[in-house]
Amino acid sequence: PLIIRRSDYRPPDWLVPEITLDFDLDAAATRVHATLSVVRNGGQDRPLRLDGDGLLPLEVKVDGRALGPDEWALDGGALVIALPGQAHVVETRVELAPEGNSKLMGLYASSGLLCTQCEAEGFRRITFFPDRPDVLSRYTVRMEADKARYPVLLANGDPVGQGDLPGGRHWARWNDPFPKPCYLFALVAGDLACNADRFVTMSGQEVALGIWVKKADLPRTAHAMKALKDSMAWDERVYGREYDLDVFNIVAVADFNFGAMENKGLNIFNSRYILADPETATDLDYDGVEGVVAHEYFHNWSGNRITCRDWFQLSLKEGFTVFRDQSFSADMGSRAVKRIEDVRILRAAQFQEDSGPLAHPVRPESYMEISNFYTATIYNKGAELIRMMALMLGPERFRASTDLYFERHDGEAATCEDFVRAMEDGGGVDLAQFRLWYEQAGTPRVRALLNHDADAGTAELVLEQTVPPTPGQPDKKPMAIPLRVALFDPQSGQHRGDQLLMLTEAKQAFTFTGFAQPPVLSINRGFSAPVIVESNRSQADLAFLSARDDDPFARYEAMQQLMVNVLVGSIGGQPVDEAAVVAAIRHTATDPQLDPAFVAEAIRLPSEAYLGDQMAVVDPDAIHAAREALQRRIGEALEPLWRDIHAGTKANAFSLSPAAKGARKLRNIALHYLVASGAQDGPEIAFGQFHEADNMTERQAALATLANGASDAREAALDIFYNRYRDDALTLDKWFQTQAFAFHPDTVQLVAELREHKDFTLTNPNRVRSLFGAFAGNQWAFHDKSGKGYRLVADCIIALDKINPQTAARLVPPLGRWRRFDEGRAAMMRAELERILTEPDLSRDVTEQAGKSLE
Ligand code: B3K
Ligand code: ZN
Repeated sequence: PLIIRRSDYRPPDWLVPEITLDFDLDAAATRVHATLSVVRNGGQDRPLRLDGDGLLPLEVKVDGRALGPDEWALDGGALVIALPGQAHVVETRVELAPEGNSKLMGLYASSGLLCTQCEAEGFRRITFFPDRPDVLSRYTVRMEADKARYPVLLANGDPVGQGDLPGGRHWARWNDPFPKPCYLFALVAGDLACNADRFVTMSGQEVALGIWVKKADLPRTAHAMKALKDSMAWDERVYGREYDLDVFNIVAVADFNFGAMENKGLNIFNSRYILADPETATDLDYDGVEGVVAHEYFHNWSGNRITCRDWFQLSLKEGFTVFRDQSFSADMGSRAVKRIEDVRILRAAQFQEDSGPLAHPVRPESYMEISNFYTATIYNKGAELIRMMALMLGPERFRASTDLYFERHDGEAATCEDFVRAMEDGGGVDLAQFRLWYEQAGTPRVRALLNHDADAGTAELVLEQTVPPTPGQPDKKPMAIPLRVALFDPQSGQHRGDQLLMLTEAKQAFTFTGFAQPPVLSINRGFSAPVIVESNRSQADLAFLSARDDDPFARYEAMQQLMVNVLVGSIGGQPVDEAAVVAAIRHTATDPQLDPAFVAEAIRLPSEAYLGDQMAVVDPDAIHAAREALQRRIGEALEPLWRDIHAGTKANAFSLSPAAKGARKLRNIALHYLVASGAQDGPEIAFGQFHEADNMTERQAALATLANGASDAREAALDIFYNRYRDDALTLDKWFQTQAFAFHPDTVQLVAELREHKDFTLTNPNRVRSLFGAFAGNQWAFHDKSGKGYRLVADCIIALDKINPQTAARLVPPLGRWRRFDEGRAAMMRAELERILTEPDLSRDVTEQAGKSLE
């Protein structure tokens, strides 16, 4: 298979300043007539090469003349035409079968709609075109379709005409004045209802906003609309970025490979990131809607106005846009809790990726299939890089630098290097060493040792960094790591200010004077750098910080580390002081100054996967046993507290206020500990919450708590849930997901049965993720020592690859982590990867992921 390398980048041979697309839409047979104005780029004499994937030209014309079959050729799907001049008009006609398109790339059908997904390389499944992000064109799109079946016809840009046609047909024309790469092309046709609203931009332009969904879903679009308007106002206020078209449309579709897509003026969403109401959406779902709506909207500037030169620069738009959506959500809710959640995601997804066979730099050097690079590294680590630069520059200089970036590169296809240079030029800093963050994969480890010299009254902080070897990168250079630190005086409980230390060498010492007593180190405050810190802090120091640190992230982190130390110690058979954890939890849970949402985060035990990451060899059974035991101990020791919190956080009426959300979060964790205590009435109380809840946050949490154990209430609640929501796909996903995630001894068997359930289907990515994605993230169940979990996931990958390779490939990484497990499990995981690779006609997507996982 072909490997694409960053170093092979060459500017396009031909540019396409204008394209006109004419669609005769039909689910079974859609005809596409494309007219491209092409212009030779640079003094070369290469033929025009238009990418295509599964396309057959029905007609090829150049400057109005139909070409004979020997005047063009197909080469690996691409249409190749030798053109004599500098500029020509090229026309092609093709026919597509959207309803047969199960890959959900290109033009496809989803419950009666026709819609498109082009990023990264789906446009070549619609028409012949130079499918690369540095070819920018002005688009005019005409669509024609049956009016009864497809009354709504949408495309990018602004609507410029429409009309009726004989035979019950109609047409519409859209024009997008902004040149764009073809991955941002979109159209939608279908029977859709619109939540219509308006937004007036800071310069007084009125924008018509539309969220288009199935009619029955209209009542579930209010939160998305609010998020959209909030995002538009926020981007004006925080980045000075204004919207630039007369209309902004969003369409929700049920079958979607990803979360959403930022097509210019026509965002297309996985319906799970649009639809929300209290009956069916959890607070997490609401936050997901808000964050993804914002993310896609923010792409209008960081992604669309300035796009990527090539796909190696993907993090240019994705890392920056994730940083922007994280900042937005922090401003809309609790900054502290948002940071904790984001770091938890980073550690769960990106740190795992960075320590395994699929580790790659934020700006990769090569790929086989670009769809495999929409990763936590590109997105979440990429966002951390922007965050570090913002921290080093400070808010004013960071804003000056982003202004410079937008001004300098508007309308261009830019690179990560362009972004860093704008930070340097706008911020007056030297980021030469910092650039290594884009080049070197792997999570840096920082050892932090604090030595106290009582005679001199000094404290010396010795920092040592190492970046582990990753595939293709055996040796690493020291990185520039910004670490926010504070030294606490244990007597007064105060520190003398937060400092930003730049660790730039392999080993560096920092001396602080005026400490008669040994201070307590608070380090990587706010998670200022995406690194793993190993320190020599005692449990007493951590307990102190968990009660006193004024940086909420560091306070949370101290609590987590306290728990990790106890759990890892007990797994290793060492005597541990569980009482310290219980005391810290009691202290936190009863501190009236604290935000309940923060408390809920802080008192939650680290996940089994995170505990596995702390061990040389992951022992899923020992981790599960130790965590369950500690959970029970915490439950028992503080049982009255859990009862109090649970009773005291019962809400009267549903609200999305931060206070109400925080109360629900805390209530759910209290229920969880109460049930974990083994109290007789635990399942009954959980069932009561399940039954009485007026919102999905409490209902699903109660269901999840019940699903872990074996009680009559478990079966009853699952049945009730199923019967209530069997016709609502997004909510039924929760039913699958909750069971796949459960800490139940029979989870493997249950997942095997759910695979055969009449409501399970491989054709809907949300359903696949809710069963197999969740299961593969359930460390204890997936790594069942029978190996049955591995086989289930591998069977799913093999079957799904024939339908939707992109979604299939996303299930491979959990199997690729075999090096982290004992030889018995590792051998079984490898065997499944090898079995996958022997499948005939395996996609490039899965071949790359499984192949690299075995290297
Ligand atoms: N840019 C899209 C990515 C979809 C491509 C999937 N292969 C979603 C987003 O990051 O906004
Ligand atoms: Zn994005």
